[in-house]
Parts: sequence; structure tokens; C-alpha cells
Amino acid sequence: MRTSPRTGCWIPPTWSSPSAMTQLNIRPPSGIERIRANLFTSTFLPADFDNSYRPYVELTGDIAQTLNALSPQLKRSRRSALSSSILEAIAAERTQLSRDSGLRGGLPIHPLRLVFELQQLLSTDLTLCLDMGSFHLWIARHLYSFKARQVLITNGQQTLGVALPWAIAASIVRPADKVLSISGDGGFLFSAMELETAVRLKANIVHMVWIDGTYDMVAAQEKLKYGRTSGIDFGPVDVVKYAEAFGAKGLMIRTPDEITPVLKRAFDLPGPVIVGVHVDYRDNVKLFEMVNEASIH
Ligand SMILES: Cc1ncc(C[n+]2csc(CCOP(=O)(O)OP(=O)(O)O)c2C)c(N)n1
Ligand SMILES: [Mg+2]
Repeated sequence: MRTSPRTGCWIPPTWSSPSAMTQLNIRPPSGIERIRANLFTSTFLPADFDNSYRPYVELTGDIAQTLNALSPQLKRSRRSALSSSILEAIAAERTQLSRDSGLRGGLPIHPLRLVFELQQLLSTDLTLCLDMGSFHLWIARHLYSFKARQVLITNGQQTLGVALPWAIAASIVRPADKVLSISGDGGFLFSAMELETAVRLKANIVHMVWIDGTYDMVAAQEKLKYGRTSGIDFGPVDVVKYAEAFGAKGLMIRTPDEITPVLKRAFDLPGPVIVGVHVDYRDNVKLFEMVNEASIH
């Protein structure tokens, strides 16, 4: 075991072979009898710590091996009544939200309706690459994927403009997969010139642009911090004409009922396809309601 210099947490050594595994001995460091961990993290790489994410115990290594090593030490074999009731309440809430989202009409299109339609499209042979922005918060919170490395997210450093280049890379690494990348209209313009690369490589990708004419996530943070916005408006940009100027295809989703058919059509077309959609961001203020103040920078 070694102790994290950042947190004082103890960390078992990274292990990669079964023999190293047998040496694993999950015990608290000397002086501590029992671990009362609020948050465990088990990852291949050391976790990124920040104000809102401070795991007490960090287990670095193969996640399956970690769980296999820990499981025999569990005393309780059944879920407690409290855990079950919490999980049931969460599941019921998710089902209700999904049902309501599927029925959302109106223009521009509400983010939850987009997420609902994306959830139906998220087959196991689809890789989803996400840029950063308010659109990403809606997706990260409400779209569920249960396949490792299916959804690539720009967390931590929050690098704007990564989605399109990631999609090009994903189409090379996973040629049999469908590849969908999504950005806001601002993030799209951070790397939109890479459409030339995508066309030249004949990359079979669909890149969706959520259009609202602002850097909305920056606007939301400015409002919370300074009480007003500054320098966040731009456009309008015609993403269909932009795509065509590069020799790519461009499609627009104009109504909620068009979301799935237009995306399906885009996947059927060869080469890169840009799909634009105007979004209703009136509920975005809710995205920040439960955010820790210290993380608004
Ligand atoms: C390279 C880089 N520059 C600036 C930022 C700060 N930033 C985070 S989100 C964002 C706005 C994103 O706007 P848009 O892509 O239109 O998405 P929206 O929030 O409107 O959904 C900006 C400028 C960043 N994350 N990365
Ligand atoms: Mg935007």
C-alpha cells in the first residue's frame, strides 16, 4: 500500500499480473482499525482530485481484479432494505423522466427530448464522442451507457472542440462501429476546420451540433458569478452550408419527430455528415441549481 501525497489516502500498488494480485492485501494503514469510506474510486489511472471529487480511498489497477479481490471480504450478501428502496426510487424517477421526455414537443427542441431519442439510438455498436458545454451536461446526466468506453467525455480539462477530432479517430480505430459526435455551436467552431480532414479520410461519422447562438455554459457561469453575461453571443451560422462548403453532407432536424429519422438517414450516408438542431435552453438554469458553488469558476 502507498499513501497518496495529495490526500493522505492510501493506495494499493498498481498491479497487472495474477501473481501481483495475490499480494494484494486490502487493509487500512496502521493506526486505523476500520475504513469508513465515503467515496471509493477504482480506476486504471490515479483519479483527478478537485474541490468536489475527493475520494477517501483510491484503488488503482484493473477494475475487475479490484472487485474480485474485494468481493470475498464483503460480509453482507444481500442489498439492505434502505439501499433497495433508494434504488427503486431512482429507477422510478428515471422511468418517469424518460416517459415525460419522450412526449416533449415544442420548438426549439428541448434537450431532454434529444437525450430521449439519443438513448433509443445508443446501440452497442455506436461510439459517442462529446464536446464540452451545457448540451454535454444534459447528456452526461440523463443518457445512460452501460458499455465501457462507449461514451467519450471531455471532463476535467473540459477541452472545447475535441468531439469532431475524436470522432475521426474513433472511425479509424473502430471501423465497424457507428460514430456519433456532439458539440454545441460554439465548440463546433473551435475545431470545425477538421471537417476537411474528415472529408479527405472519408470518415464515416455523424457530427451533431446543438445550436443556440451562445456559449451557454459560459453564460450560465458568468450569471452565477457576476450577475450578468458578457461576450457569449455569436452567429447565426448555417451548419448545412458550412458542411457543403467542405464537400460533406449537412442535414437539419427541424421538429422533435425528425430527430431519429434524420439521424438514421445521416448514418446511412457515406462520409462525414453534419446534423444541426436548434435547442431550447430555457431550463438550463436548472443544470446549475445543485452545483457546488466552489466548482463554478
Ligand atoms: C479550449 C477551451 N476554451 C474555452 C473553454 C471554456 N468553455 C467551456 S464550455 C464553453 C462554451 C460552449 O459553448 P457551446 O459549444 O455553444 O455549447 P453550449 O454551452 O451552448 O451548449 C466554453 C467557451 C473550454 N472548455 N475549452
Ligand atoms: Mg451554444
